[in-house]
Amino acid sequence: MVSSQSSPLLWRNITLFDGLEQFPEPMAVLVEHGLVAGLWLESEFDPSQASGAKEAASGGVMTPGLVDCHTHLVYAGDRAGEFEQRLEGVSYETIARNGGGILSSVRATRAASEDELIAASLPRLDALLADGVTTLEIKSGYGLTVADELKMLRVARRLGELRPVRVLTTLLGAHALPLEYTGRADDYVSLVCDEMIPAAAHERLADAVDVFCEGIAFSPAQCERVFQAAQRHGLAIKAHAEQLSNLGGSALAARYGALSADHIEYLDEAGVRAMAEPGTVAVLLPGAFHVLRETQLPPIDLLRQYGVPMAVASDANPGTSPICMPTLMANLACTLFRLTPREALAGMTAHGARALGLPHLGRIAVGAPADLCLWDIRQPAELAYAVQAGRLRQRVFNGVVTHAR
Ligand code: DI6
Ligand code: FE
Repeated sequence: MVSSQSSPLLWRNITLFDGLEQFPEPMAVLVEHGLVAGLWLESEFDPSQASGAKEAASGGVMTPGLVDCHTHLVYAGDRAGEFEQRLEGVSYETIARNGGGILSSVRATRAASEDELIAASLPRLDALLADGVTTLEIKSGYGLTVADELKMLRVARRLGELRPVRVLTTLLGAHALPLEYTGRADDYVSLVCDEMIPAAAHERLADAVDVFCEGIAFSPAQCERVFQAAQRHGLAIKAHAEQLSNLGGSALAARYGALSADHIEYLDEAGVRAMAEPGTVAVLLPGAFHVLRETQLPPIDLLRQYGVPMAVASDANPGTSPICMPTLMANLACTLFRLTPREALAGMTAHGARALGLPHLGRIAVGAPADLCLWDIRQPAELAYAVQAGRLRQRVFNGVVTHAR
């Protein structure tokens, strides 16, 4: 997919958001050999510094390529019927306890072949790419057998080969208790620890391991077993924690050096403190909060106070966030969680990359991989302020323009 890019590319007169800050003056940006090779103030730029470079564009807002650090993009079927049930007042937990929810997507996903899952997932991936994503994480978690979890991870890896995008994969075997293990949750956790994790590690299908630590899912003690197995196999750790109640899952994950704790609406100050020291990223998922019409806000002020980096992601999934528009997530992070537009954009670039253990991504800096977006807007805050598809003028992946209008 990546064509050979012979000549260096130059952008002039760019309003630049580098992943953390907006530059005060227009910039010139040079890309060569897949990397950002030069950054100059436009007023000081001398074309001889980039001789041989082809002008790619002039004007516009440039950001790092967006990083969607938490998605469940691969699944079959849909859950529109449950959406209607919830609007009539049935809770997400009640639907889950009655065999719907995640388990309904498990039935559809188990029945689907790899090719069917690719066909179902590609339009969702393409929607993310058209809105600026250059790196995303995809979780398993709708298979819940060794074979079906590995199938999902293979599909995720193949999606990354079919499109110019970087895909990281996460094994989420401990997402829900499959029906055939009713009453035997500890045995299912043994399957995750003793078979799924070793197989995913052996076949190099997973970059990380995730759990759903919740009353309707797995207890902290069960999650701890999964973390220990992940550590034994050298896989990074992530957690869905404190989404519907406070079980201390984030602090537990942080003790195991987790890259991130995600959702965290019910996180308390002790949990925030526990995340601060190892640098565990707080992944905010305003799409799920919005769709479930939650009211408990994540502890944004405490996260700021303790310097815990905040990422923002889509959580794209069939149940709680059927939304494949990362810039809408920036908007929701501001309107629902009161992030500043700058925090929301950092959450979808620099801090999203940290949540994946890839701190060299999500930044525009000399020497960084040239994953870039050029937007038809006047200032970076507009990405969070207005909700509008089609503002992406160019998308650059590894130094190659892969989308241009
Ligand atoms: N929390 C979520 O928001 C997703 N998974 C999880 O553990 C939802 C998954 C689903 O409802 O299908
Ligand atoms: Fe999720």
